[in-house]
Amino acid sequence: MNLEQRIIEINDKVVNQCSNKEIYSALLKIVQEEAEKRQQEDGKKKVYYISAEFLIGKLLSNNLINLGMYEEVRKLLMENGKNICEIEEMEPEPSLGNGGLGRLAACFLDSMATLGLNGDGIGLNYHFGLFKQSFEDHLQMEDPNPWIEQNSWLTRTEVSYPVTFGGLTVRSRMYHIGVTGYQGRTNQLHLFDLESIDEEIIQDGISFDKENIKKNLTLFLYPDDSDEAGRKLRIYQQYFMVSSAAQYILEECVKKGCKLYDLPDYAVIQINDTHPSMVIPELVRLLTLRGISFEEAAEIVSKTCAYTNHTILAEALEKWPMEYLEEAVPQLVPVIKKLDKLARNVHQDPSVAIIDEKDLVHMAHMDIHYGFSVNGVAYLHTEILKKSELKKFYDIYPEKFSNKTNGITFRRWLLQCNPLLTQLITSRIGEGYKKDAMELEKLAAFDDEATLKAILDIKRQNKTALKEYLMSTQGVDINENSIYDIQVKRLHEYKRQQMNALYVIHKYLEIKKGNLPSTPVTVIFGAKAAPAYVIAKDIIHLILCLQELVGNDPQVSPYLKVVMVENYNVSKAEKLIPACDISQQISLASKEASGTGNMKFMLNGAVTLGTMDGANVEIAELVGEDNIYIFGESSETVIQHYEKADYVSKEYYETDEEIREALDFMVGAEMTAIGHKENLKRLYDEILKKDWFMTLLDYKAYSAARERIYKDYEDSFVWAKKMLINISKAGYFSSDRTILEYNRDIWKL
Ligand code: 26Q
Repeated sequence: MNLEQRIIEINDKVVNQCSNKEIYSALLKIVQEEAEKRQQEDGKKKVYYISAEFLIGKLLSNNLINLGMYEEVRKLLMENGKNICEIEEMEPEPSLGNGGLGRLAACFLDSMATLGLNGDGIGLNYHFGLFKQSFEDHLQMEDPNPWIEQNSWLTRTEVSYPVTFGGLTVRSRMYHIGVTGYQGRTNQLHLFDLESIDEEIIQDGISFDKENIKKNLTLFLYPDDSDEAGRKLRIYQQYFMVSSAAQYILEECVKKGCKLYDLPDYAVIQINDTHPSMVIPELVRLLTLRGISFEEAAEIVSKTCAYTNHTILAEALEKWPMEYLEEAVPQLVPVIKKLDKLARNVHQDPSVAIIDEKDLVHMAHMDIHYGFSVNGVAYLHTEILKKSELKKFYDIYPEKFSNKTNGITFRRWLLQCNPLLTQLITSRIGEGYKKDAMELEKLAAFDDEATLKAILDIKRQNKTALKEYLMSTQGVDINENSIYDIQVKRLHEYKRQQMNALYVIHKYLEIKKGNLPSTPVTVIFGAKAAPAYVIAKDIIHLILCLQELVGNDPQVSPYLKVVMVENYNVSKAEKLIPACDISQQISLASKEASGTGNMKFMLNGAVTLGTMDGANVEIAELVGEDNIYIFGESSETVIQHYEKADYVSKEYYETDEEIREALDFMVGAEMTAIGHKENLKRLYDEILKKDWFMTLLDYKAYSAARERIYKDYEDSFVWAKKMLINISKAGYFSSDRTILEYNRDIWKL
């Protein structure tokens, strides 16, 4: 039966009589049927990628592309007076992740299925995912973000396990979402849920009763670990996830004929940051319950588990108070204590212990002692782990450490989000790059006038599309002939959105003085702040105030515009990235483990303005210094400042006029007339008196680099050549390459 007949059959009416919602539901069903046909027999060994987050984004278009059905569907809809973009709008976005770590997990699932690897994801079925952001009175508001509908990508399974918390036993239920690779196989994302969840307990915004585990366990994805009750709930969530995962993995392996002693021949468990680390003691516990000795169980688990580190920010390294674990998961406590003792027998240094003198359990330490692999997510990050953060561990286990530079799936971040560029690339170098991204290098030879013109023209079309989108969704009007200068990512002080905002103030003041930019600039931000992260929310406040100030100033607004995109998420990223000219990647060197947005922008022909941090270092190496704008102090210098504690932000304020002017403006009359003095002053004081992430250290160099990049933008052919080189060098950042490395060095499927 053909596509059209199948839609008619499902809806019992012809296509042009169907509502967009009916078409969406029919396509969802058809995709699921097609995807099922691509399920393959499990091989002997499987990788289980356990993660508290899978930021999958919308799935319809992605699945249609991977199944090779996109064009057929688009044409059929067009013939019936429908637009596939409008159908896409019908799909709610699953926001089961905070940011980079969750999106990476989603890209990895796509690549595993594309490469034909036997690899499933295991996580949690949050009913609301990350909160929905809106702006009111120049402040961030948070609302629940429901995504599960009658017809959704989720399939309920018969699989269910008991999970016991101190004194309370609940049953988990497994759901699936099919993950079909590009011309590849269908793997599964397994999401565990609790059936007694009560969505009614949500009060206003996103607050709810944090005590009632049975009703709230999988309600929300936690954006932070700020309040005490929230932190405890996070432990319950993590244990619920890993206990279900461990039971499922053991059951599946045993079904395949595995004797528990050869578990490492059947399963490799990739632990995505420390959020799933309790899978280690849980597996040990389950194995000992099945008659295996503790030492042997620890040995088996150590050969099965591998750990990925995504951060060196001290506050993000999970350390759980023993008393929390005693309350939530008392059955794990003796196991963790024994694992700690076993490690201490061999390694006396207390700084590598699992349980410290304050009775905190260091999850990462457990992962390193009882896993066979530890990896960082970019070259620089892994070097910092080996040389400083995890040096003691590297000295003990050098063979466990390796680097796996992150990557992104080109199916979503090129083929799906930028069809015009995809078409142009294909017209020049053929289809091969879709499966072997390194073939993009061939594009570098096409630096002829026609190709460069085409690249510029595509950028212009994407910019117009973004203009129309922002107009229809937020009612803001931007100039499609301006430079689109974009910083979109979670809001965090280390990412330094505040530095970008300070420059905006400076630019505003310059324009007021009559120093006009040759080409107008549109500065676009998009970011969610953790609801309890006060300073991050103050930075959003500052940006929203600037948006209003600049927008209402007739003298400035023809030259400068500030836009804060509401509710930045995967779908918005897909619209923003193809339209971007300048990609802001300005974290304090050493703090951004990798970044993956940087790769998405580069692939879509944006030029990076960034620090030597995370994967920017590798981008710079690949494109060469003429095709990236690097500024700021090196990670070595920054680390030295931390070690010597000798950075004093106020000195920069006192000696630099541009800094002083911009910072003082923040709390001046124009700004406080628009915003709240309290928020602006708090941020001002933070930067002036603390500035933990050294904004002022790099400000001057940043401002100069930004002037330089704007100047270079003026020569459109020179600029287009930079775009071309960025695109052609992006192949290295395909997550297919990353996954092949994980498989070659760690999983060995
Ligand atoms: C921890 C404890 C309690 C509550 C929440 C958390 C928590 C949640 C999410 C801690 C960290 C995260 C997310 C981290 C993250 O996204 N890290 C990013 O990972 C990317 C993929 O490797 C990198 O590219 C980024 O550099 C890194 O910041």
